[in-house]
Amino acid sequence: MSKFLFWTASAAALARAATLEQVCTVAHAKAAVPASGLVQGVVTNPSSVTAVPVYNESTSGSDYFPAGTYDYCNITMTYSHAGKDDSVLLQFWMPTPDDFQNRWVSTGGFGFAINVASNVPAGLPYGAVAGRTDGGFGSFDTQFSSVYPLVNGTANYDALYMFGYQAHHEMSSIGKAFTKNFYSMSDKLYAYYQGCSEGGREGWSQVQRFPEEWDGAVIGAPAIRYGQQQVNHLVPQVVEQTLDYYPENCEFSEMVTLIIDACDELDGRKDGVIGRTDLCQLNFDLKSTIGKPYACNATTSMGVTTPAQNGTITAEGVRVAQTILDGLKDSQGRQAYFWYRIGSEFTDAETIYDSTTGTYGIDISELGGEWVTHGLQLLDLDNLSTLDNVTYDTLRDWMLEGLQRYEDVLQTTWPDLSRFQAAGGKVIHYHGESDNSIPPASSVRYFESVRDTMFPNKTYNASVEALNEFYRLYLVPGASHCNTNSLQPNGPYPQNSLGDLMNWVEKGIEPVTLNGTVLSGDLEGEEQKICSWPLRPLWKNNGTEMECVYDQKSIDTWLYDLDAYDIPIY
Ligand SMILES: *[C@@H]1O[C@H](CO)[C@@H](O)[C@H](O)[C@H]1NC(C)=O
Ligand SMILES: *[C@@H]1O[C@H](CO)[C@@H](O)[C@H](O)[C@H]1NC(C)=O
Ligand SMILES: *[C@@H]1O[C@H](CO)[C@@H](O)[C@H](O)[C@H]1NC(C)=O
Ligand SMILES: *[C@@H]1O[C@H](CO)[C@@H](O)[C@H](O)[C@H]1NC(C)=O
Ligand SMILES: *[C@@H]1O[C@H](CO)[C@@H](O)[C@H](O)[C@H]1NC(C)=O
Ligand SMILES: *[C@@H]1O[C@H](CO)[C@@H](O)[C@H](O)[C@H]1NC(C)=O
Ligand SMILES: *[C@@H]1O[C@H](CO)[C@@H](O)[C@H](O)[C@H]1NC(C)=O
Ligand SMILES: *[C@@H]1O[C@H](CO)[C@@H](O)[C@H](O)[C@H]1NC(C)=O
Ligand SMILES: *[C@@H]1O[C@H](CO)[C@@H](O)[C@H](O)[C@H]1NC(C)=O
Ligand SMILES: *[C@@H]1O[C@H](CO)[C@@H](O)[C@H](O)[C@H]1NC(C)=O
Ligand SMILES: *[C@@H]1O[C@H](CO)[C@@H](O)[C@H](O)[C@H]1NC(C)=O
Ligand SMILES: [Ca+2]
Repeated sequence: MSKFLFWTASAAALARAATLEQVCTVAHAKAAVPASGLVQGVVTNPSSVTAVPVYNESTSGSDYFPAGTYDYCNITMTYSHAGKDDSVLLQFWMPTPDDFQNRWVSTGGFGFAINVASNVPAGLPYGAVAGRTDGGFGSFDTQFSSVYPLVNGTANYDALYMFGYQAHHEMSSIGKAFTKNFYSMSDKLYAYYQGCSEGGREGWSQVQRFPEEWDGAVIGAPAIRYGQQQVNHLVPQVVEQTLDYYPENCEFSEMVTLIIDACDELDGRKDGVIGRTDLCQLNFDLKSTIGKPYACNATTSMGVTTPAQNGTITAEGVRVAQTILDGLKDSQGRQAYFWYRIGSEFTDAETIYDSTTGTYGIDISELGGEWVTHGLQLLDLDNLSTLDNVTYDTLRDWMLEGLQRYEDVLQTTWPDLSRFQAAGGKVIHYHGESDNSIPPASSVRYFESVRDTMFPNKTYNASVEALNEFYRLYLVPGASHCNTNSLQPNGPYPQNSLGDLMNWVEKGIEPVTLNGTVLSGDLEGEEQKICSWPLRPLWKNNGTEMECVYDQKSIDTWLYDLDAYDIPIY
C-alpha cells in the first residue's frame, strides 16, 4: 500500500516534469510494468525492460498514416506464461508527455507475420502509444509460418492460439496498463486497433472476443474466413491446370488494361479508376478482348528471366480468366468461394517460364501452398511441390478442412457483435475494390452476416441503419490489397481512417462517408469521399460531384450463395 502511494506521488511529479528524458528511463518504465496476472497466466518481467529516447525520427508515412517527425520513447519488455518456459517480446512507442493524447493503438501484421515494424509509427501522428508483439515466436522477424507446425506431424498449439488472438489480447492488456502507469493517468485511455490483411483479421479477433476492451478498430481487408481465404490463392493455378492453358502474363495484364479502359467511365468519371466493379461485371463482356494485341518487354525477377512476350488475346485465355473471376465451383457446379473483382490484377494466376522447355507453367502461390503444407498437412515444408491431381473438389475439401480444424482460432467470422455494440465500440472496416489478394466480397459477406445475425427482424435498410450506428464498411475505389494500385493511381485511399475513427469515438462525428486522399497519379492530393456499403459511388456533372447511390442489381453482384457447403458460412 505505502509502496503504491509512493509510486503515484513520484509518477505524478515526473509526469508534471514532462520531458522525454525524464520519463524515458529504465527505472521509470520498470515501475510502470503492470503486475503479473493482469491477464490470467501472464507473468510480467520488469527486469527485462529497455527504454531509449528517440529524437527527431522521421517516419515516411504509409497508406495508414501521414508522414511526420517525432520524438518518442522506445520501450521493449518480455513476459511469460505461468508454468511455461516461454518468452514473449513487446515493443511500445510512447509519445512525449506533451504529445500524448490519452490513446492506445494496437498495430497489426501481414501475411504470416503477427506484426510488422512499418505499422508501429501509426500512433505518433495521433498522440497514441503504439504496440506490437512477437507472439512468442522468437523475434519480431519470426513469422508464424516458421513455428507452425513444430516439427513434421506436430501442431504447435501455443503458437497457433497466440497467432489466432491471444498474443494481441495480452499485448493490448499489458500495453494499456503500462501506458496508464507511464503517464500516471487517472482519466480515460482510449483503446484503438488498426491493421490490414492479417492485421485486419487480428483486429476482428479482438473485437469478436474481447469486445469490452476496445473503443474502436480500423480494420482493412481482413484475412478472415481463413480456411477458405488461404486455399483460394491456389484457385487460378488449378483452373489453368484443369483447362490446360498457361497464359503468358502479358496476355492477362493486357486484359486488365482493357478492362480498366472499358469500365472506367461507368462510374460517371473518366479518371482511370473503376469506381463501380459491379457495373463493369454487369456490362463488360471479357470476350470482347479476344484478338486484341499484347506486347511486353523481357523481365528478370529474382534470377528468373522471362522473355519478351507478344501475341493476341486468345479465347482460351479469356476462358481461364472468366473461370477464375466466377469463383471456385466444385465439380457439381456449386459455389465454394468467390474471387477478386473484375479489373483487379491476376497476380495469383501468374505463370512461370521454363527456359529449358521454352514453355509456361503454373507458379504455385506460396500463401496457398504454404497454408496447405503447414496448416493442413502439418509438414514443415514452405510450399506444395505440385498440384498434380488437385481438382476443384480438392480445393473445396481443403477449404472445409481448414474451416473445421481452425474454426475456433483462425476462421474469425463470429457474426454476433452485440457485446461490442453494448460496450460502445465502433468499427471502420474498409476493403480495396481492386484487391488482388483478399476478395472484397469477403468483407461484404461478413458485414451481411453480422447484419443478418444481429437484426434478423428488421427490413434490409433498417438493419443496415442499425448496424451503421457502430459498424460501417467501405469499398475503396481502385485500391489494391492494403495499398494503392499502380494500375488505377487516381483512386482514393483512407490514409486518415484512424483519425476518422477517433472523431467518431471521441467526438461523435459519424463517418457517413470515409475520407480518402489520392496518394499518387495526376490527381494526387485530391480529397474524395468513400461510400458506406451498400451504397455505391456515382459521379455526376461530368465527374465533378460524387453521390452514394442504392442500386440493387449492383449490390447483388457482391453476394454469393455458397451452396457447396451444408453449413452456414459467415
Ligand atoms: C530536433 O530537431 C530540431 C529542429 O530541427 C532541433 O532544434 C533539435 O535540436 C533536434 N533535437 C535533437 C535531440 O536532435
Ligand atoms: C528500440 O529498442 C530495441 C531494444 O533496445 C532496439 O532493438 C530497437 O532497435 C529500438 N528501435 C528503435 C527504432 O530505436
Ligand atoms: C518433413 O516431411 C517432408 C515431407 O515428407 C520431408 O521432405 C522433410 O524432410 C521432413 N522434415 C524432417 C525434418 O524430417
Ligand atoms: C520496352 O523496351 C523498349 C526498348 O528498350 C522501350 O523503348 C519501351 O519503352 C519498353 N516498353 C515498356 C512497356 O517498358
Ligand atoms: C514477338 O516475340 C517473339 C518471340 O516470342 C520475338 O521473336 C519477336 O521479335 C517479338 N516481336 C515483337 C514485335 O516484339
Ligand atoms: C512454390 O512451389 C512451386 C513448385 O515448386 C513453385 O513453382 C513456386 O514458384 C513456389 N512459390 C514460391 C513463392 O516459392
Ligand atoms: C496422381 O494420380 C496418379 C493416378 O492415380 C498417380 O499415379 C500419381 O502418383 C498421382 N500424383 C501425385 C503427385 O499424387
Ligand atoms: C425475431 O422475431 C422472432 C419471431 O417473432 C422472435 O422470436 C425473435 O426473438 C426476434 N429476434 C430478435 C433479435 O429480435
Ligand atoms: C433503401 O434505402 C435506399 C436509400 O439508401 C433507397 O433507395 C431504397 O429504396 C430503400 N429500399 C427500400 C426497400 O425501402
Ligand atoms: C474528413 O473530412 C472532413 C471534411 O473534409 C474534415 O472536416 C475532417 O476533419 C476529416 N477527418 C479527418 C480525420 O481528417
Ligand atoms: C468533362 O471532364 C473532362 C475531364 O475533366 C473534360 O476534359 C471535359 O472537357 C469535360 N466536358 C464537359 C462537357 O465539361
Ligand atoms: Ca472512373
